[in-house]
Amino acid sequence: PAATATTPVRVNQAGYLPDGPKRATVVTAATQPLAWQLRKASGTVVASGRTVVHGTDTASGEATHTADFSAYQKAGSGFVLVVDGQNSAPFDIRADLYDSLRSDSMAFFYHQRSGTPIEASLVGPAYARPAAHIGVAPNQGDTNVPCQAGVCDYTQDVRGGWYDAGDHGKYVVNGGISAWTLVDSFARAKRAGNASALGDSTLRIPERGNGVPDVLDEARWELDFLMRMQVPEGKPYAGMAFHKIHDAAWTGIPTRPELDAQPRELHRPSTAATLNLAATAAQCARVFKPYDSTYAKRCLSVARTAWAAAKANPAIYAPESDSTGGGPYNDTQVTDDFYWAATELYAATGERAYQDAVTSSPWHTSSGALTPTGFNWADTAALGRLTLATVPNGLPASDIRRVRASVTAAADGHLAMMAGQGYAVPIPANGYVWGSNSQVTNNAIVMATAYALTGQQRYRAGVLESMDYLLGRNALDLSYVTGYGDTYARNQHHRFWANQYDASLPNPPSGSLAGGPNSGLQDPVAQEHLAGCSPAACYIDDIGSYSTNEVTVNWNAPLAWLAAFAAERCPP
Ligand code: 9MR
Repeated sequence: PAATATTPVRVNQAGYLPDGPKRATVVTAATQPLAWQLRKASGTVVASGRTVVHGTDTASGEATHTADFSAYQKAGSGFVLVVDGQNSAPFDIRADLYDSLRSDSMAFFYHQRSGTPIEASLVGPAYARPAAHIGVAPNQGDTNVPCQAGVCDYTQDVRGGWYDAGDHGKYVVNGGISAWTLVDSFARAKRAGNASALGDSTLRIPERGNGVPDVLDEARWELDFLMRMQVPEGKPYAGMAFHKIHDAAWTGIPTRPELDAQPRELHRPSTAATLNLAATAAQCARVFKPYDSTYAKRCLSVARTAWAAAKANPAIYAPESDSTGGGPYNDTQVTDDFYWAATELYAATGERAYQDAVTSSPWHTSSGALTPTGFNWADTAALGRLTLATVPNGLPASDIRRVRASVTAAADGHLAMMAGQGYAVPIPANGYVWGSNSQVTNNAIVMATAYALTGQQRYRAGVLESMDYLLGRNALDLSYVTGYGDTYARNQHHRFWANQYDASLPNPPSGSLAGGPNSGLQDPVAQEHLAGCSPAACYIDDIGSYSTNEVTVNWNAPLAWLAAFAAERCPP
Protein backbone atom coordinates (compact mmCIF):
# COMPACT_ATOMS: atom_id res chain seq x y z
CA PRO A 1 0.00 0.00 0.00
CA ALA A 2 1.15 3.55 -0.68
CA ALA A 3 2.08 5.46 2.44
CA THR A 4 -0.62 8.01 3.09
CA ALA A 5 -0.19 11.18 5.09
CA THR A 6 -2.32 11.17 8.20
CA THR A 7 -2.21 14.82 9.26
CA PRO A 8 -1.06 18.07 7.70
CA VAL A 9 0.76 18.95 10.97
CA ARG A 10 4.12 17.18 10.69
CA VAL A 11 6.37 16.80 13.71
CA ASN A 12 9.25 14.68 14.92
CA GLN A 13 6.96 11.92 16.14
CA ALA A 14 9.52 10.57 18.59
CA GLY A 15 9.75 14.01 20.09
CA TYR A 16 11.99 16.94 20.87
CA LEU A 17 14.77 17.71 23.32
CA PRO A 18 13.82 20.27 26.01
CA ASP A 19 16.80 22.46 25.06
CA GLY A 20 16.60 21.84 21.30
CA PRO A 21 14.75 23.48 18.44
CA LYS A 22 11.08 22.50 18.16
CA ARG A 23 9.60 23.16 14.79
CA ALA A 24 6.78 21.58 12.83
CA THR A 25 5.69 21.84 9.23
CA VAL A 26 2.06 22.53 8.42
CA VAL A 27 0.71 21.72 4.98
CA THR A 28 -1.85 24.35 4.09
CA ALA A 29 -2.87 26.59 1.23
CA ALA A 30 -3.52 29.47 3.67
CA THR A 31 -1.70 32.60 2.59
CA GLN A 32 -1.81 34.18 6.06
CA PRO A 33 -0.22 32.89 9.31
CA LEU A 34 -2.37 30.43 11.26
CA ALA A 35 -2.73 30.06 15.03
CA TRP A 36 -1.00 27.05 16.61
CA GLN A 37 -1.43 25.53 20.06
CA LEU A 38 0.79 23.11 21.91
CA ARG A 39 -1.42 20.90 24.07
CA LYS A 40 -0.63 18.38 26.74
CA ALA A 41 -2.25 14.93 26.67
CA SER A 42 -4.85 16.33 29.11
CA GLY A 43 -5.84 18.94 26.53
CA THR A 44 -4.32 21.85 28.46
CA VAL A 45 -2.78 24.43 26.14
CA VAL A 46 0.80 25.08 27.30
CA ALA A 47 2.01 27.33 24.49
CA SER A 48 0.57 29.06 21.45
CA GLY A 49 1.65 31.27 18.59
CA ARG A 50 1.31 31.86 14.88
CA THR A 51 2.85 30.02 11.97
CA VAL A 52 5.21 31.56 9.45
CA VAL A 53 4.11 31.18 5.82
CA HIS A 54 6.78 29.38 3.85
CA GLY A 55 5.21 28.93 0.43
CA THR A 56 5.73 25.99 -1.88
CA ASP A 57 8.33 23.45 -0.84
CA THR A 58 10.08 22.34 -4.02
CA ALA A 59 10.98 18.80 -2.93
CA SER A 60 7.46 17.85 -1.85
CA GLY A 61 5.44 20.20 -4.03
CA GLU A 62 3.45 21.16 -0.93
CA ALA A 63 2.47 24.62 0.30
CA THR A 64 3.77 24.84 3.86
CA HIS A 65 3.94 26.95 6.99
CA THR A 66 6.35 26.54 9.91
CA ALA A 67 5.27 26.47 13.55
CA ASP A 68 8.08 27.17 16.02
CA PHE A 69 7.50 26.17 19.64
CA SER A 70 11.18 26.03 20.65
CA ALA A 71 10.53 28.41 23.55
CA TYR A 72 8.57 25.69 25.36
CA GLN A 73 11.19 23.64 27.24
CA LYS A 74 9.30 21.52 29.78
CA ALA A 75 9.50 17.75 29.60
CA GLY A 76 6.43 15.60 29.17
CA SER A 77 4.79 13.02 26.94
CA GLY A 78 1.73 12.90 24.73
CA PHE A 79 1.97 16.48 23.45
CA VAL A 80 0.12 17.40 20.28
CA LEU A 81 0.47 20.46 18.12
CA VAL A 82 -2.87 21.75 16.87
CA VAL A 83 -3.18 23.99 13.83
CA ASP A 84 -6.41 24.91 12.11
CA GLY A 85 -8.31 22.18 13.94
CA GLN A 86 -5.82 19.48 12.93
CA ASN A 87 -3.75 17.51 15.46
CA SER A 88 -0.17 16.39 14.88
CA ALA A 89 0.88 12.88 15.84
CA PRO A 90 1.58 12.75 19.61
CA PHE A 91 5.16 13.30 20.74
CA ASP A 92 7.36 13.64 23.81
CA ILE A 93 9.63 16.39 25.03
CA ARG A 94 12.43 14.88 27.12
CA ALA A 95 16.18 15.00 27.64
CA ASP A 96 16.66 11.23 27.27
CA LEU A 97 14.85 11.16 23.93
CA TYR A 98 17.82 9.74 21.99
CA ASP A 99 19.19 7.32 24.59
CA SER A 100 17.36 4.26 23.28
CA LEU A 101 18.01 5.15 19.63
CA ARG A 102 21.72 5.36 20.43
CA SER A 103 21.79 1.69 21.42
CA ASP A 104 19.11 0.44 19.00
CA SER A 105 20.78 1.96 15.94
CA MET A 106 24.15 0.50 17.03
CA ALA A 107 22.53 -2.91 17.74
CA PHE A 108 21.62 -3.06 14.04
CA PHE A 109 25.21 -4.14 13.34
CA TYR A 110 25.11 -7.15 15.63
CA HIS A 111 21.89 -8.22 13.89
CA GLN A 112 23.68 -7.96 10.54
CA ARG A 113 26.68 -10.06 11.60
CA SER A 114 27.67 -12.93 9.34
CA GLY A 115 29.41 -16.12 10.45
CA THR A 116 28.19 -16.18 14.03
CA PRO A 117 24.95 -17.14 15.78
CA ILE A 118 22.74 -14.20 16.68
CA GLU A 119 21.92 -15.03 20.29
CA ALA A 120 18.38 -14.96 21.68
CA SER A 121 19.83 -13.89 25.03
CA LEU A 122 21.02 -10.68 23.37
CA VAL A 123 18.31 -9.90 20.81
CA GLY A 124 15.26 -11.91 21.93
CA PRO A 125 13.87 -15.07 20.31
CA ALA A 126 12.31 -13.42 17.26
CA TYR A 127 15.64 -12.11 15.99
CA ALA A 128 17.85 -15.07 16.95
CA ARG A 129 19.30 -17.18 14.14
CA PRO A 130 22.05 -19.76 13.71
CA ALA A 131 25.48 -18.89 12.36
CA ALA A 132 25.45 -18.55 8.58
CA HIS A 133 28.01 -18.46 5.81
CA ILE A 134 30.56 -20.57 7.61
CA GLY A 135 30.35 -23.68 5.46
CA VAL A 136 27.38 -25.49 7.05
CA ALA A 137 25.03 -27.11 4.49
CA PRO A 138 23.13 -26.02 2.49
CA ASN A 139 24.97 -22.78 2.88
CA GLN A 140 28.21 -22.56 0.92
CA GLY A 141 30.06 -20.66 3.56
CA ASP A 142 32.62 -17.89 3.48
CA THR A 143 35.51 -19.86 4.95
CA ASN A 144 36.89 -21.16 1.69
CA VAL A 145 35.65 -18.96 -1.12
CA PRO A 146 36.77 -19.28 -4.73
CA CYS A 147 36.96 -16.39 -7.14
CA GLN A 148 34.69 -15.68 -10.06
CA ALA A 149 36.02 -17.29 -13.22
CA GLY A 150 39.39 -15.90 -14.23
CA VAL A 151 39.93 -13.74 -11.15
CA CYS A 152 42.10 -16.03 -9.01
CA ASP A 153 43.05 -19.70 -8.76
CA TYR A 154 42.92 -20.06 -4.97
CA THR A 155 40.33 -19.76 -2.21
CA GLN A 156 40.23 -17.36 0.69
CA ASP A 157 38.75 -17.33 4.19
CA VAL A 158 36.54 -14.24 4.24
CA ARG A 159 34.19 -15.23 7.05
CA GLY A 160 32.59 -12.71 9.37
CA GLY A 161 31.77 -9.07 8.80
CA TRP A 162 28.28 -7.66 8.35
CA TYR A 163 25.84 -8.38 5.53
CA ASP A 164 25.67 -5.07 3.74
CA ALA A 165 21.90 -4.71 3.64
CA GLY A 166 18.82 -6.81 2.92
CA ASP A 167 20.97 -9.18 0.86
CA HIS A 168 23.81 -11.42 2.03
CA GLY A 169 26.61 -9.78 0.10
CA LYS A 170 29.65 -8.33 1.84
CA TYR A 171 31.19 -5.39 0.04
CA VAL A 172 34.40 -3.63 0.99
CA VAL A 173 33.43 -0.12 -0.10
CA ASN A 174 30.22 0.22 1.87
CA GLY A 175 31.55 -1.92 4.72
CA GLY A 176 34.58 0.35 4.96
CA ILE A 177 32.66 3.60 5.27
CA SER A 178 30.33 1.97 7.81
CA ALA A 179 33.16 0.73 10.03
CA TRP A 180 34.83 4.15 9.70
CA THR A 181 31.63 5.89 10.78
CA LEU A 182 31.20 3.72 13.88
CA VAL A 183 34.84 4.19 14.88
CA ASP A 184 34.56 7.92 14.21
CA SER A 185 31.43 8.03 16.35
CA PHE A 186 33.48 6.71 19.25
CA ALA A 187 36.45 8.98 18.54
CA ARG A 188 34.19 12.03 18.39
CA ALA A 189 32.46 11.16 21.64
CA LYS A 190 35.84 10.64 23.29
CA ARG A 191 37.06 14.07 22.16
CA ALA A 192 33.87 15.54 23.60
CA GLY A 193 34.48 13.76 26.92
CA ASN A 194 31.47 11.49 26.45
CA ALA A 195 33.06 8.17 25.49
CA SER A 196 31.52 6.29 28.41
CA ALA A 197 28.12 6.25 26.71
CA LEU A 198 29.71 4.10 23.99
CA GLY A 199 31.99 2.19 26.35
CA ASP A 200 32.13 -1.39 27.48
CA SER A 201 28.79 -3.03 28.35
CA THR A 202 26.71 -0.33 26.66
CA LEU A 203 25.48 -2.68 23.90
CA ARG A 204 23.94 -6.14 23.88
CA ILE A 205 26.77 -7.90 22.05
CA PRO A 206 28.80 -11.01 22.93
CA GLU A 207 31.92 -8.93 23.65
CA ARG A 208 30.31 -6.88 26.42
CA GLY A 209 32.41 -6.97 29.56
CA ASN A 210 35.74 -7.51 27.75
CA GLY A 211 37.11 -4.11 28.79
CA VAL A 212 36.95 -2.66 25.27
CA PRO A 213 34.33 -0.05 24.28
CA ASP A 214 31.43 -1.93 22.69
CA VAL A 215 31.23 0.30 19.63
CA LEU A 216 34.85 -0.59 18.87
CA ASP A 217 34.11 -4.29 19.40
CA GLU A 218 31.28 -4.02 16.88
CA ALA A 219 33.46 -2.17 14.35
CA ARG A 220 36.20 -4.77 14.83
CA TRP A 221 33.83 -7.50 13.68
CA GLU A 222 33.81 -5.73 10.30
CA LEU A 223 37.47 -4.66 10.35
CA ASP A 224 38.52 -8.29 10.76
CA PHE A 225 36.48 -9.18 7.69
CA LEU A 226 37.83 -6.24 5.68
CA MET A 227 41.38 -7.36 6.45
CA ARG A 228 40.53 -10.91 5.35
CA MET A 229 39.56 -9.44 1.98
CA GLN A 230 43.17 -8.44 1.31
CA VAL A 231 44.95 -10.45 -1.42
CA PRO A 232 47.74 -12.44 0.24
CA GLU A 233 51.43 -11.89 -0.37
CA GLY A 234 52.82 -13.78 -3.34
CA LYS A 235 49.54 -13.69 -5.31
CA PRO A 236 48.73 -11.43 -8.25
CA TYR A 237 47.48 -8.04 -6.96
CA ALA A 238 48.94 -8.80 -3.52
CA GLY A 239 47.90 -6.18 -0.96
CA MET A 240 44.81 -5.08 -2.85
CA ALA A 241 41.34 -5.86 -1.52
CA PHE A 242 38.80 -8.00 -3.33
CA HIS A 243 35.93 -5.67 -4.16
CA LYS A 244 33.21 -7.94 -2.78
CA ILE A 245 32.01 -11.43 -1.97
CA HIS A 246 28.45 -12.53 -2.61
CA ASP A 247 26.14 -15.17 -4.04
CA ALA A 248 26.52 -16.37 -7.62
CA ALA A 249 22.85 -15.55 -8.24
CA TRP A 250 20.32 -13.36 -6.43
CA THR A 251 18.27 -15.13 -3.79
CA GLY A 252 14.61 -14.32 -3.19
CA ILE A 253 12.78 -12.80 -0.25
CA PRO A 254 12.58 -14.33 2.27
CA THR A 255 15.87 -16.24 2.55
CA ARG A 256 17.25 -16.93 6.00
CA PRO A 257 21.03 -16.44 5.85
CA GLU A 258 21.77 -19.97 7.07
CA LEU A 259 19.56 -21.38 4.29
CA ASP A 260 21.27 -19.49 1.47
CA ALA A 261 22.27 -22.32 -0.89
CA GLN A 262 23.96 -20.19 -3.52
CA PRO A 263 27.68 -20.64 -4.19
CA ARG A 264 29.73 -17.69 -2.89
CA GLU A 265 32.31 -15.92 -5.05
CA LEU A 266 35.08 -13.39 -4.63
CA HIS A 267 35.10 -10.60 -7.18
CA ARG A 268 38.10 -8.90 -8.71
CA PRO A 269 40.16 -6.60 -6.50
CA SER A 270 39.54 -2.90 -7.07
CA THR A 271 41.49 0.25 -6.33
CA ALA A 272 38.49 1.74 -4.50
CA ALA A 273 38.15 -1.27 -2.18
CA THR A 274 41.89 -1.28 -1.54
CA LEU A 275 41.85 2.39 -0.52
CA ASN A 276 38.80 1.84 1.69
CA LEU A 277 40.75 -0.88 3.43
CA ALA A 278 43.77 1.41 3.76
CA ALA A 279 41.66 4.22 5.23
CA THR A 280 39.69 2.14 7.72
CA ALA A 281 42.68 0.06 8.80
CA ALA A 282 44.72 3.25 9.38
CA GLN A 283 41.87 4.73 11.41
CA CYS A 284 41.79 1.43 13.34
CA ALA A 285 45.52 1.81 14.11
CA ARG A 286 44.94 5.29 15.53
CA VAL A 287 41.77 4.69 17.54
CA PHE A 288 42.33 1.12 18.81
CA LYS A 289 45.87 1.83 20.08
CA PRO A 290 44.91 2.54 23.73
CA TYR A 291 42.70 -0.57 23.88
CA ASP A 292 44.69 -3.19 21.94
CA SER A 293 48.09 -2.10 20.70
CA THR A 294 48.82 -5.43 19.00
CA TYR A 295 45.66 -5.15 16.96
CA ALA A 296 46.43 -1.52 16.19
CA LYS A 297 49.84 -2.52 14.83
CA ARG A 298 48.30 -5.18 12.66
CA CYS A 299 45.80 -2.67 11.30
CA LEU A 300 48.60 -0.26 10.45
CA SER A 301 50.58 -2.90 8.62
CA VAL A 302 47.51 -3.86 6.56
CA ALA A 303 46.85 -0.19 5.82
CA ARG A 304 50.39 0.46 4.61
CA THR A 305 50.35 -2.62 2.37
CA ALA A 306 46.97 -1.66 0.93
CA TRP A 307 48.13 1.89 0.23
CA ALA A 308 51.21 0.65 -1.61
CA ALA A 309 49.11 -1.82 -3.61
CA ALA A 310 46.66 0.92 -4.60
CA LYS A 311 49.53 3.13 -5.73
CA ALA A 312 50.82 0.27 -7.85
CA ASN A 313 47.34 -0.40 -9.29
CA PRO A 314 45.68 3.02 -9.33
CA ALA A 315 42.95 2.44 -11.90
CA ILE A 316 41.27 -0.93 -11.41
CA TYR A 317 37.59 -0.06 -11.32
CA ALA A 318 34.61 -2.16 -10.26
CA PRO A 319 32.21 -2.20 -13.22
CA GLU A 320 28.49 -1.46 -13.06
CA SER A 321 27.85 -4.61 -15.08
CA ASP A 322 29.02 -6.86 -12.24
CA SER A 323 25.62 -7.03 -10.60
CA THR A 324 24.49 -10.66 -10.75
CA GLY A 325 23.85 -12.05 -7.28
CA GLY A 326 25.00 -8.86 -5.57
CA GLY A 327 25.21 -5.12 -6.03
CA PRO A 328 27.95 -3.61 -8.21
CA TYR A 329 29.13 -0.75 -5.93
CA ASN A 330 30.73 0.53 -9.11
CA ASP A 331 33.05 3.52 -8.90
CA THR A 332 35.39 4.91 -11.54
CA GLN A 333 36.42 7.99 -9.55
CA VAL A 334 39.01 6.94 -6.97
CA THR A 335 41.13 10.07 -6.48
CA ASP A 336 38.82 10.90 -3.56
CA ASP A 337 39.51 7.48 -2.04
CA PHE A 338 43.24 8.13 -2.43
CA TYR A 339 42.75 11.38 -0.51
CA TRP A 340 40.72 9.76 2.26
CA ALA A 341 43.25 6.93 2.69
CA ALA A 342 46.15 9.41 2.70
CA THR A 343 44.52 11.51 5.43
CA GLU A 344 43.97 8.46 7.62
CA LEU A 345 47.49 7.16 7.12
CA TYR A 346 48.82 10.63 7.86
CA ALA A 347 46.67 11.00 10.99
CA ALA A 348 47.87 7.59 12.17
CA THR A 349 51.59 8.01 11.45
CA GLY A 350 52.45 11.67 10.86
CA GLU A 351 54.77 10.50 8.10
CA ARG A 352 55.95 12.85 5.40
CA ALA A 353 55.06 10.62 2.43
CA TYR A 354 51.43 10.48 3.53
CA GLN A 355 51.40 14.21 4.26
CA ASP A 356 52.61 14.85 0.71
CA ALA A 357 49.88 12.58 -0.62
CA VAL A 358 47.35 14.64 1.34
CA THR A 359 48.57 18.08 0.32
CA SER A 360 49.17 17.21 -3.32
CA SER A 361 45.66 15.77 -3.76
CA PRO A 362 43.25 18.01 -5.66
CA TRP A 363 40.65 17.01 -3.03
CA HIS A 364 42.59 18.80 -0.31
CA THR A 365 41.42 22.17 -1.61
CA SER A 366 38.53 21.26 -3.90
CA SER A 367 35.11 22.61 -2.96
CA GLY A 368 33.79 19.32 -4.33
CA ALA A 369 34.85 17.49 -1.16
CA LEU A 370 31.88 18.74 0.85
CA THR A 371 28.85 19.15 -1.38
CA PRO A 372 25.16 19.95 -0.79
CA THR A 373 24.18 16.40 -1.74
CA GLY A 374 26.60 14.89 0.77
CA PHE A 375 29.17 12.13 0.86
CA ASN A 376 28.60 8.38 0.62
CA TRP A 377 30.36 5.08 -0.11
CA ALA A 378 31.40 6.32 -3.56
CA ASP A 379 32.31 9.91 -2.67
CA THR A 380 34.68 9.80 0.26
CA ALA A 381 36.80 12.97 0.12
CA ALA A 382 34.65 14.50 2.87
CA LEU A 383 35.78 11.79 5.29
CA GLY A 384 39.37 12.91 4.82
CA ARG A 385 38.41 16.52 5.49
CA LEU A 386 36.50 15.58 8.65
CA THR A 387 39.49 13.65 9.95
CA LEU A 388 41.96 16.45 9.24
CA ALA A 389 39.58 18.99 10.80
CA THR A 390 39.16 17.07 14.06
CA VAL A 391 42.20 14.85 14.68
CA PRO A 392 45.40 16.60 15.84
CA ASN A 393 47.92 16.48 12.98
CA GLY A 394 51.10 18.15 11.79
CA LEU A 395 49.72 20.17 8.87
CA PRO A 396 50.64 23.86 9.04
CA ALA A 397 48.24 25.82 11.27
CA SER A 398 47.01 27.87 8.33
CA ASP A 399 46.14 24.72 6.41
CA ILE A 400 44.25 23.24 9.36
CA ARG A 401 42.36 26.54 9.70
CA ARG A 402 41.40 26.33 6.03
CA VAL A 403 40.27 22.70 6.34
CA ARG A 404 38.16 23.55 9.40
CA ALA A 405 36.70 26.57 7.64
CA SER A 406 35.70 24.31 4.75
CA VAL A 407 33.73 22.15 7.18
CA THR A 408 31.95 25.08 8.85
CA ALA A 409 31.26 26.66 5.44
CA ALA A 410 29.69 23.40 4.24
CA ALA A 411 27.65 23.24 7.45
CA ASP A 412 26.47 26.84 6.91
CA GLY A 413 25.47 25.81 3.40
CA HIS A 414 23.40 22.96 4.81
CA LEU A 415 21.72 25.33 7.27
CA ALA A 416 20.90 27.75 4.47
CA MET A 417 19.46 24.90 2.44
CA MET A 418 17.29 23.83 5.37
CA ALA A 419 16.05 27.37 5.92
CA GLY A 420 14.85 27.51 2.34
CA GLN A 421 12.73 24.39 2.62
CA GLY A 422 9.34 23.59 4.04
CA TYR A 423 10.69 20.54 5.88
CA ALA A 424 14.19 21.81 6.75
CA VAL A 425 15.96 18.92 5.00
CA PRO A 426 19.73 19.31 4.48
CA ILE A 427 19.66 18.04 0.90
CA PRO A 428 18.45 19.82 -2.24
CA ALA A 429 15.28 18.86 -4.12
CA ASN A 430 17.42 17.03 -6.70
CA GLY A 431 19.21 15.09 -3.96
CA TYR A 432 16.54 12.40 -3.42
CA VAL A 433 18.64 9.52 -4.73
CA TRP A 434 18.88 5.85 -3.70
CA GLY A 435 19.64 6.03 0.04
CA SER A 436 18.73 9.74 0.32
CA ASN A 437 18.29 9.37 4.06
CA SER A 438 22.01 8.71 4.35
CA GLN A 439 22.78 11.88 2.42
CA VAL A 440 20.68 13.63 5.09
CA THR A 441 22.50 11.89 7.93
CA ASN A 442 25.94 12.49 6.43
CA ASN A 443 25.25 16.20 5.96
CA ALA A 444 24.07 16.23 9.57
CA ILE A 445 27.43 14.72 10.56
CA VAL A 446 29.12 17.67 8.85
CA MET A 447 26.95 20.04 10.91
CA ALA A 448 27.72 18.10 14.10
CA THR A 449 31.42 18.36 13.30
CA ALA A 450 31.03 22.11 12.81
CA TYR A 451 29.38 22.20 16.25
CA ALA A 452 32.33 20.32 17.75
CA LEU A 453 34.76 22.76 16.11
CA THR A 454 32.94 25.98 17.07
CA GLY A 455 30.48 25.24 19.89
CA GLN A 456 27.87 27.24 17.97
CA GLN A 457 24.33 26.13 18.76
CA ARG A 458 22.99 26.70 15.26
CA TYR A 459 24.92 23.67 14.06
CA ARG A 460 23.51 21.45 16.80
CA ALA A 461 20.05 22.78 15.89
CA GLY A 462 20.70 21.74 12.27
CA VAL A 463 21.56 18.21 13.40
CA LEU A 464 18.45 17.93 15.55
CA GLU A 465 16.20 19.26 12.79
CA SER A 466 17.70 16.66 10.44
CA MET A 467 16.59 14.05 12.98
CA ASP A 468 13.14 15.69 12.97
CA TYR A 469 12.96 15.03 9.22
CA LEU A 470 13.92 11.36 9.60
CA LEU A 471 11.52 10.83 12.50
CA GLY A 472 8.36 12.17 10.92
CA ARG A 473 8.57 15.85 10.01
CA ASN A 474 8.40 15.06 6.31
CA ALA A 475 6.11 14.89 3.33
CA LEU A 476 4.89 11.41 4.29
CA ASP A 477 4.25 12.14 7.98
CA LEU A 478 6.22 8.95 8.63
CA SER A 479 9.28 8.04 10.67
CA TYR A 480 11.87 6.24 8.56
CA VAL A 481 13.26 4.51 11.68
CA THR A 482 11.57 1.31 12.80
CA GLY A 483 10.13 1.54 16.31
CA TYR A 484 10.38 5.32 16.56
CA GLY A 485 7.39 7.60 16.14
CA ASP A 486 3.66 7.09 15.88
CA THR A 487 3.83 5.78 12.29
CA TYR A 488 7.10 4.25 11.15
CA ALA A 489 8.68 2.23 8.36
CA ARG A 490 8.43 -1.46 9.21
CA ASN A 491 8.66 -3.37 5.96
CA GLN A 492 12.18 -2.52 4.89
CA HIS A 493 13.67 -4.75 2.19
CA HIS A 494 15.41 -7.62 4.02
CA ARG A 495 15.69 -11.36 3.51
CA PHE A 496 15.32 -12.30 7.18
CA TRP A 497 13.24 -9.43 8.62
CA ALA A 498 10.61 -10.33 6.07
CA ASN A 499 7.42 -10.40 8.09
CA GLN A 500 5.48 -8.80 5.23
CA TYR A 501 6.01 -11.99 3.19
CA ASP A 502 6.24 -14.60 5.97
CA ALA A 503 4.46 -14.13 9.28
CA SER A 504 6.94 -16.43 11.05
CA LEU A 505 9.73 -13.91 10.42
CA PRO A 506 10.14 -10.61 12.27
CA ASN A 507 9.89 -7.04 11.05
CA PRO A 508 13.15 -5.09 11.20
CA PRO A 509 14.25 -4.44 14.79
CA SER A 510 13.87 -1.00 16.35
CA GLY A 511 16.46 1.46 15.14
CA SER A 512 16.62 0.37 11.46
CA LEU A 513 16.71 3.26 8.97
CA ALA A 514 14.99 2.96 5.57
CA GLY A 515 16.87 4.25 2.52
CA GLY A 516 14.23 6.90 1.96
CA PRO A 517 12.70 8.76 -0.95
CA ASN A 518 14.36 8.08 -4.32
CA SER A 519 12.96 9.96 -7.28
CA GLY A 520 14.73 7.48 -9.60
CA LEU A 521 12.01 4.83 -8.94
CA GLN A 522 14.54 2.03 -9.52
CA ASP A 523 12.46 -1.00 -8.58
CA PRO A 524 9.17 -2.46 -9.86
CA VAL A 525 7.16 -1.75 -6.69
CA ALA A 526 8.22 1.91 -6.69
CA GLN A 527 7.42 2.10 -10.39
CA GLU A 528 3.98 0.62 -9.87
CA HIS A 529 2.95 2.77 -6.89
CA LEU A 530 4.89 6.00 -7.08
CA ALA A 531 4.68 7.22 -10.66
CA GLY A 532 4.60 11.01 -10.76
CA CYS A 533 5.70 11.44 -7.13
CA SER A 534 7.38 14.61 -5.91
CA PRO A 535 11.01 13.78 -5.02
CA ALA A 536 10.50 13.89 -1.24
CA ALA A 537 7.46 11.59 -1.52
CA CYS A 538 9.02 8.87 -3.72
CA TYR A 539 9.00 6.27 -0.98
CA ILE A 540 6.90 3.24 -0.12
CA ASP A 541 7.04 1.06 2.99
CA ASP A 542 6.87 -2.17 1.02
CA ILE A 543 9.44 -4.96 1.30
CA GLY A 544 9.66 -5.15 -2.48
CA SER A 545 10.86 -1.58 -2.91
CA TYR A 546 14.59 -2.06 -2.55
CA SER A 547 15.37 1.29 -4.14
CA THR A 548 13.40 3.28 -1.52
CA ASN A 549 13.03 0.96 1.44
CA GLU A 550 16.13 -1.15 1.99
CA VAL A 551 18.37 -0.94 5.05
CA THR A 552 22.17 -0.89 4.85
CA VAL A 553 25.08 -0.74 7.24
CA ASN A 554 26.25 2.45 5.54
CA TRP A 555 22.92 4.14 6.27
CA ASN A 556 22.51 2.92 9.83
CA ALA A 557 26.09 3.86 10.75
CA PRO A 558 25.52 7.61 10.36
CA LEU A 559 22.15 7.25 12.13
CA ALA A 560 24.00 5.66 15.05
CA TRP A 561 26.66 8.40 14.93
CA LEU A 562 23.96 11.07 15.12
CA ALA A 563 21.90 9.32 17.79
CA ALA A 564 25.01 9.17 20.00
CA PHE A 565 25.61 12.87 19.35
CA ALA A 566 21.99 13.86 19.99
CA ALA A 567 21.84 11.78 23.17
CA GLU A 568 24.65 13.79 24.77
CA ARG A 569 23.33 16.31 27.26
CA CYS A 570 24.31 19.75 26.09
CA PRO A 571 26.51 21.56 28.61
CA PRO A 572 24.41 24.32 30.23
O1 9MR B 1 23.49 2.05 -1.82
C1 9MR B 1 23.69 1.73 -3.18
C2 9MR B 1 23.27 2.90 -4.04
O2 9MR B 1 24.13 4.01 -3.78
C3 9MR B 1 23.31 2.51 -5.51
O3 9MR B 1 22.76 3.58 -6.27
C4 9MR B 1 22.51 1.23 -5.74
C5 9MR B 1 22.54 0.75 -7.19
O4 9MR B 1 23.81 0.33 -7.57
O5 9MR B 1 23.02 0.20 -4.91
C6 9MR B 1 22.92 0.48 -3.55
O6 9MR B 1 23.48 -0.58 -2.83
C7 9MR B 1 22.77 -1.80 -2.80
C8 9MR B 1 23.73 -2.88 -3.26
O7 9MR B 1 24.03 -2.69 -4.61
C9 9MR B 1 23.21 -4.28 -3.02
N1 9MR B 1 22.77 -4.46 -1.66
C10 9MR B 1 21.82 -3.46 -1.21
C11 9MR B 1 22.34 -2.06 -1.36
C12 9MR B 1 21.33 -1.03 -0.88
O8 9MR B 1 20.18 -0.98 -1.65
